[in-house]
Amino acid sequence: MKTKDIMERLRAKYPGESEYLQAVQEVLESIEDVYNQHPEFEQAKIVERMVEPDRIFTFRVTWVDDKGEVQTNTGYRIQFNSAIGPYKGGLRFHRAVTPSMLKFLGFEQTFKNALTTLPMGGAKGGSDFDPKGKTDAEIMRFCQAFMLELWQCIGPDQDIPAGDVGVGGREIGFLYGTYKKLAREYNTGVLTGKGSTWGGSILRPEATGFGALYFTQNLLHHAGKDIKGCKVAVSGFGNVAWGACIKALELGAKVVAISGPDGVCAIPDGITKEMIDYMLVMRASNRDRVEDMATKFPGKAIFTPGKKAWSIPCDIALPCAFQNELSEDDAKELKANGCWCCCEVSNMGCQPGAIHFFQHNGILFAPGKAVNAGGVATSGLEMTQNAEHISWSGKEVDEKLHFIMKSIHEQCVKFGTQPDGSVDYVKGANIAGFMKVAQAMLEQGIV
Ligand code: 2IT
Repeated sequence: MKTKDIMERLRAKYPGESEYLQAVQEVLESIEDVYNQHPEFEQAKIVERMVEPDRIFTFRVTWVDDKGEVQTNTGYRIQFNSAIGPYKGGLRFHRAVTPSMLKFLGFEQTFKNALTTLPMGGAKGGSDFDPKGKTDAEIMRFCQAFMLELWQCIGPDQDIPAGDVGVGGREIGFLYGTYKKLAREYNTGVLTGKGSTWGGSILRPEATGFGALYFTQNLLHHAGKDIKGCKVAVSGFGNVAWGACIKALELGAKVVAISGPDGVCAIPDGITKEMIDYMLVMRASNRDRVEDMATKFPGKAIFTPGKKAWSIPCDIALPCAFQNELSEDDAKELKANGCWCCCEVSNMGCQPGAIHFFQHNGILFAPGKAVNAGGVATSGLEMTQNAEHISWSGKEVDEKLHFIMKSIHEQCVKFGTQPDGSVDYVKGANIAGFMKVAQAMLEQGIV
């Protein structure tokens, strides 16, 4: 297998699908050497099969806004790979959603899910629906219209969606309510991220951020460092950033920045519990503005329009917002300001040039598919609880999440340790995830 040849073919076949091509290129570059030591992979054309989704559903979603006007969006569900379990992955509602974006996310999800130690295949879905400025009633009508098509594609043993950007507990509630009516099937395990009174797992809302901090702790420990007292810059203010801030504060770090599409809020004295709670209000408002934090906490949060979190001096950078949100120039600015570690929490949050810069300038770096896997892992734990008709305590879920993040870190170390003793976490995560999926595909024959 030659990455160059495969990429050339994919570029010709899917011109313009830049996010998808970027995600595939990163994985193929990492696994090329290992792959070529296994002639049985080449014979079964594992890579050629793995880069293509199993199937893509595309559907029209029509709904009526509060003014009585008819609105039309496009909905998607991409079932990427089912080698190690039923399709699993979130739904993204964002105006920029395209098939390319969801293909990149579904591809990444396949390897991430393989790292979790749980039996879940990879999927992703969503819509170009823009939640910004929408009322609760509009969100509900959109979710209902979306599920009118999606319900036929999913099921607790086939495909289990969850949240992602623009889809949280409120949306999952509306989606499940409609699923139940249409399917006449009352197994709550068809979606994860549910409310805690109807099958949702304790700690699922916090899990992506908590897991990311547990992973960061493992990484720092391996490098002989400690998070206590570190200054942390977080991008975004959504569900993932929220969970990361809670745990960072709990572990004795100081969160000195959060950000949004409108700019950055510097928080020189460190984020407080009250500010973290206010992030939930900001998310629920659908205004998509971080400036609201500075308005609510004058003098404590200082807003600068048009700037990113990476302009605020920190020890550790935690991208928690969107793909490609951290460029090579941002990486250089971070280093110039003293940053020495970046744990990517958003999916593909760092541009290839930024990753390259981190890795060649002694900055500890770990990729999203390892760092953020605690979210989907806890979705897997929610599925187990639903299947057993029980619910675990917060302590039980947290212990399992700790174990899973430790295990993901160990897999990265196993497959990513370099001759000089340093760990290439990109290689480690990609090879570990790939080997598991490839082995399963091989054993299941040419299908
Ligand atoms: O990117 C992700 O891993 C998620 N959005 C969570 C997916 C899930 O099924 O919990």
